[in-house]
Amino acid sequence: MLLDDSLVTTREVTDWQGLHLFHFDLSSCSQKVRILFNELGIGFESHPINLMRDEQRSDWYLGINPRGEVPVLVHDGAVHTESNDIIQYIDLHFAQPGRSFLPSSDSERQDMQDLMDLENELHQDLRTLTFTYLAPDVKNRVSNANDDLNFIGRFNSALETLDQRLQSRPFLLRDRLTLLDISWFITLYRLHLAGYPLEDHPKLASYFDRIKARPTFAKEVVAGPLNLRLATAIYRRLNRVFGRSLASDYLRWQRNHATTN
Ligand SMILES: N[C@@H](CCC(=O)N[C@@H](CS)C(=O)NCC(=O)O)C(=O)O
Repeated sequence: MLLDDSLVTTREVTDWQGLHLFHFDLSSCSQKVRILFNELGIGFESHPINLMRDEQRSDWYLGINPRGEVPVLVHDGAVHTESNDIIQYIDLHFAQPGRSFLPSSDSERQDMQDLMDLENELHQDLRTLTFTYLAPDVKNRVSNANDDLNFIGRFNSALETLDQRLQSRPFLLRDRLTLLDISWFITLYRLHLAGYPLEDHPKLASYFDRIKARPTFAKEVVAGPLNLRLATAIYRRLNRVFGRSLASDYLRWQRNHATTN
């Protein structure tokens, strides 16, 4: 999404030439954009914003993205937000002929947009999942999962939709990789890290193993610095001690779901 120029109060960026990305190593939305850059073999000027140090809330950064979120792309002084829009913009303007990851027909474009919107709608649930099962929310900005576990149901239904699509094609949109696969990969990866039983959607599980092995994808989903990996390991162990895991909550959700249907 092209941000209205009047909202860009950190004016210096409007003079920047070329491609600049504000991003954070461990941010799933940032990973999406970096995977596309890897796939297209395009370089960019990197501007790390450390979310763990709240750098996204500085006045300087809020003057670039008033929502205080990464990623942000600045291209020749124009500010673009929303990761799914950013990857479409980059592909449209920078992919070499024959190397685009955009679909070619109108109906596929519509399919891609609908499924990207679904991915975007689940972002809040992804945060809930992350802070419930993977990392303590030390700043208490995101509520942990509550007992209704509806967010698990929303993931289950979305993943079932993807699994159905994969019955008749090797990738989510067609017979080759598109932006839709890049967009969904980071959600699938986070679910996998949190312990979601992807094997309940068999086609999706083998598709996920296949795309996770691509070096351009694999290098973006590193587990982060040692102190964070340690904190995550301790948090997961504590969760297990207190009987909280996504696998057990998933079973609880399945039981609730079976009795209400
Ligand atoms: N819909 C946005 C979501 C962006 C978003 O939520 N980014 C997260 C990182 S993945 C963020 O910057 N969070 C900042 C915060 O938690 O304060 C997109 O796809 O770009």
